[in-house]
Amino acid sequence: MSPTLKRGVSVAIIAAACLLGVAGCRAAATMGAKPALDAYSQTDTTVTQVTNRRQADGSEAHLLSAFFGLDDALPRMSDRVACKGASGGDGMPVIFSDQVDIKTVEPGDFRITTASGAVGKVTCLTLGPANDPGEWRTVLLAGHYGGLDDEPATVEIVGNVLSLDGTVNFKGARVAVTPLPEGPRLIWAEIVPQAQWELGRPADQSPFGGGSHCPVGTLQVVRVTWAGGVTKPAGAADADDVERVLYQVTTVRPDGAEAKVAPFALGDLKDGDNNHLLCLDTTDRATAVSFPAGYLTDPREDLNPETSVAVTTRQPPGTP
Ligand SMILES: [Ca+2]
Ligand SMILES: [Ca+2]
Ligand SMILES: [Ca+2]
Repeated sequence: MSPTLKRGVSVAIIAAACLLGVAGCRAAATMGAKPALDAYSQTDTTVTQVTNRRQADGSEAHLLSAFFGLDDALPRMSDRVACKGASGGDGMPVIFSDQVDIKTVEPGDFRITTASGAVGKVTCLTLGPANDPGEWRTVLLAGHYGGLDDEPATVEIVGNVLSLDGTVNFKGARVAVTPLPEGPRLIWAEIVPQAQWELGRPADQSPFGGGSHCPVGTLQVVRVTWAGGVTKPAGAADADDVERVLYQVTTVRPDGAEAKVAPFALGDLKDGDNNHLLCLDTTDRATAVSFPAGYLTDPREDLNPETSVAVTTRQPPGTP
């Protein structure tokens, strides 16, 4: 891992800790990490000729969700370690339909409009904590852009934000904001390429760490992304076997028969982000994931609703 990436991952964990609880934020802050994935520019500084909005599969680049997670509640430590000026501010993860090039993502790229029509202020943003390889689609926005009396209503991309592979520009994408009292739901699911599996690798214990990986023996890995960070209720404890068996993955056998299976293990734990890896012991193609209401909470302790999502199948252009 490069020093730059290490610093980035460090910031990711700290951001997660800060969003998930003050205690974790304080512990992370004492490690003395420097922010690297935060951005502050109030204008779009990205120079590009790319205007394409079509992704490789032909779909239009869009925002999957904008989740108003914290109202005037980002902990004080986030000011020092994740985003200067974030302390006491609002927190909102915004999820893109493809991974993004962090160099092109700036506060000035986002316009948040409240129900009354007021335009909010994004003080800073960070790509953390969802920062493992394959996860670079969740951006946390810190600032002041509404409250319960006048909730943020829409997020629009008004600057140039490019996909990680540089082929797509998100400018013009917009999405309705999920209101503050709502709990997190599943927003994305994809098959993880085998090159990213690294089976058996534990979560890094250092402040430079990433999430845990699936165990040796895993035959298929599905990454699920929630609209906001998820933990067990009443604190910042990670999901465990209680939640693992609640995930229902629809699989399709070669003969077309469907089955519902639970993952035999969970991965991407211990990093405080909004992703889980579902470790499967079948090669039957996974097509959908569901999870019942009432078992995971966002940083405000709002419980998840019953939720389900199709597993994305990415086909290169021209593939039948
Ligand atoms: Ca930009
Ligand atoms: Ca992760
Ligand atoms: Ca995770």
